[in-house]
Amino acid sequence: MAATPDIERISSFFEFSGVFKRADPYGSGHINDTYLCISEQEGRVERHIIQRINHHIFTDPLTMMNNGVRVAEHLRQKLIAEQATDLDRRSLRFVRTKSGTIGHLDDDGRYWRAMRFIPNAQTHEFASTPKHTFEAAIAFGRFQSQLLDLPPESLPPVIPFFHHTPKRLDALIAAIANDAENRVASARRTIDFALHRQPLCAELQTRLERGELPLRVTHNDAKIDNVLIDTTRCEGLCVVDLDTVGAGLVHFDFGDLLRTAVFAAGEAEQAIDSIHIDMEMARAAVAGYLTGAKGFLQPSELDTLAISGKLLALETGIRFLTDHLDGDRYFKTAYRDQNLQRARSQFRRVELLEQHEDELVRLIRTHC
Ligand code: ADP
Ligand code: GN1
Ligand code: MG
Repeated sequence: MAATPDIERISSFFEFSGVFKRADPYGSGHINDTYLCISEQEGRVERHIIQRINHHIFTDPLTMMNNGVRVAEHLRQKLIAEQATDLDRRSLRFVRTKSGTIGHLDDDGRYWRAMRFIPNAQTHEFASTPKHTFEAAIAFGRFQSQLLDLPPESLPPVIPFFHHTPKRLDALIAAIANDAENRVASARRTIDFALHRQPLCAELQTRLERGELPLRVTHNDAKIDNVLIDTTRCEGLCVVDLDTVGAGLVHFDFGDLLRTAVFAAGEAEQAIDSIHIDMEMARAAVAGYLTGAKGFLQPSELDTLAISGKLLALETGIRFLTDHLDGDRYFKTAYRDQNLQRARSQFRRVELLEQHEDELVRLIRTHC
């Protein structure tokens, strides 16, 4: 087992005031290691989020962190221009190191970054009420809207072809051929589910390549777990996790939102048959997203929005399945077949979103 990092020492490199008290693992992200760090300044408690970047996945951590800082600052300027209140809870504030850099490189060659902790707010792995879904959806719609004037090409890609679903399918096909862990036979039904949906994988990419859909600045990991919700007022406060922000289709965010915010079940749900779609939540997702993204979506984007959820659930499931076949090298896992179970849970969502696609189309038309 890996040694617990010395967060007290790491925190000493950042511009924190106060005396270090303690640090604990925080959140449920699959990639980076997140800690909540508590210090004390003249009897006042100060909290920060400290994160160790997964350098196997983010091979250029400085570019990745830079993109996040740029986007956070852009969003903050937008809030200032709108004369928004509660600025420090509505935007991420990264804390620089004492030498003025955005990250600290430790003795093991790993990058760390820090930001102010946003109090009285929480993220959730799935929505429990339509209001929660609505608030998360508004937050992502607004996020895209506030970044319209940031040129997508000004943010270098951190993981190339991140949402290129056909390439994700190719990676699955390669993993099947390789069968590194002898897991293909036991995953056959789940594999077939993905392979039978090859045409769906290409739907957005083809339109993008034909120039029918515009590239915008998108979050690219817009699961509900990445929106902080105010604890007392159930209000969407701040979009977090800016690691993958960059050029993308609006569908990537709306799709991630649908696949996580309209089923009362998280990615860890093992009782696959118990996963059901909640059309009240779907209505809230559409209404919230289109409220937040008011006015800027083109007809070609609106006309294709309804396929986003099934496509992103399929892509995410393909990625979990590929990792299962490869031996669980990408996503953190807690037990042996967790990535296979995660893939099945995503594919169940694909089926349900396929069955309800006509209703989604109607909901989107109603809100345009
Ligand atoms: P990961 O990339 O591992 O998903 P995140 O950046 O999403 O990491 O952070 C993990 C969790 O930490 C989030 O889901 C959220 O609950 C919490 N979190 C992140 N940033 C902040 C912040 N500035 N204030 C409060 N909580 C935060
Ligand atoms: C990862 O780090 P986290 O948990 O927010 C992944 C996303 C997946 C998501 C599935 C960089 O996000 O793409 O959709 O897991 N992030 C990366 O839960 O691969
Ligand atoms: Mg996250």
